[in-house]
Amino acid sequence: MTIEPNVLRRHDRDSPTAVEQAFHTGPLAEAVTTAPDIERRSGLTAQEFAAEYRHLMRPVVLEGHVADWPSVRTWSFDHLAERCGSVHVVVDSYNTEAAREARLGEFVRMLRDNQGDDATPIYLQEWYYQTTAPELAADMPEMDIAQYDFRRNLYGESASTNHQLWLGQRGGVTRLHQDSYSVDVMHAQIVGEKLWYVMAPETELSDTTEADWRKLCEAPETRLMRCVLRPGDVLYLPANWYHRIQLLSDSIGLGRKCLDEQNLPTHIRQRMNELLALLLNPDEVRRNHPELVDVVLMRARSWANRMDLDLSRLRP
Ligand SMILES: O=C(O)CCC(=O)C(=O)O
Repeated sequence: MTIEPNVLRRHDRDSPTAVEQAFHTGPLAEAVTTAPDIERRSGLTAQEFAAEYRHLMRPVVLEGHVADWPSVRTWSFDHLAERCGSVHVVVDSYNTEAAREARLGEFVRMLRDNQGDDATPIYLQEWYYQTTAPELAADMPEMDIAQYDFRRNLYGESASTNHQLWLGQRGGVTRLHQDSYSVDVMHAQIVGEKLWYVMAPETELSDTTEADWRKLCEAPETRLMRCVLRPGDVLYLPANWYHRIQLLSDSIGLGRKCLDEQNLPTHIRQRMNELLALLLNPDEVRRNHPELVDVVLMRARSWANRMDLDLSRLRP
């Protein structure tokens, strides 16, 4: 088992904590205060978006692109609690110590009770609402610019609309990460404001001596940038860009992933790697990634189902 040389890509317990710390103090904390803004455009057609950004793999904020969505015009936490208050969700699921199950109505009550300067913000991250509250989808109609999502050719229509809602309180943070399986990020802001810091996939942080944040900030390939998303805005980030998100106010956003056909071979290779590691060496996966193994198993099973792979032939 080799250790991942790039600290930013490590999934052990300590590395993501050290990376988050670097956003608060030291060279990275200084660099983010002057990071350039991601370009903002409005009124782009799907063709212009593809030619000027997607094919060139350039991040962009599409200002007001979904401003007419019913969700952007009408949603609030209370609105969602009224419509689907009895639905089960996992709150703070990205924090193993804080993760807990609740109904959506309870979650909204928790937010109301959790006020004051000392309160730790509560965040409902990655809620796959379409399995439990599919009626919400009508308020977030498919975007013309997302039609290229190749997942529908691989997995069928239902998987390509497998989007997540992110609901949280001011101050909530999603730590720096890359999305799995080489999908593009297409994030629509519905309520409130979010600050994003992004870095290019080539960004390196090695810790052979000591993690050198200054070198990372000065390296041209890092391309550190920022943007604030407001209701109706959509952020496009090409596959494998690192992103860290901070809620500037109470916020609701829709995470919609898109697989670009040019990333198809990498996408399949990554999924196969994960599946084969689980099939051939489950004990080693459990030993080396105890914190990830359940989610990896669940994803691999559902992927195998969608691809019609008969796992029973391989394992009892
Ligand atoms: O909004 C957030 O907190 C995280 C969103 C995210 O990581 C994504 O949409 O890929």
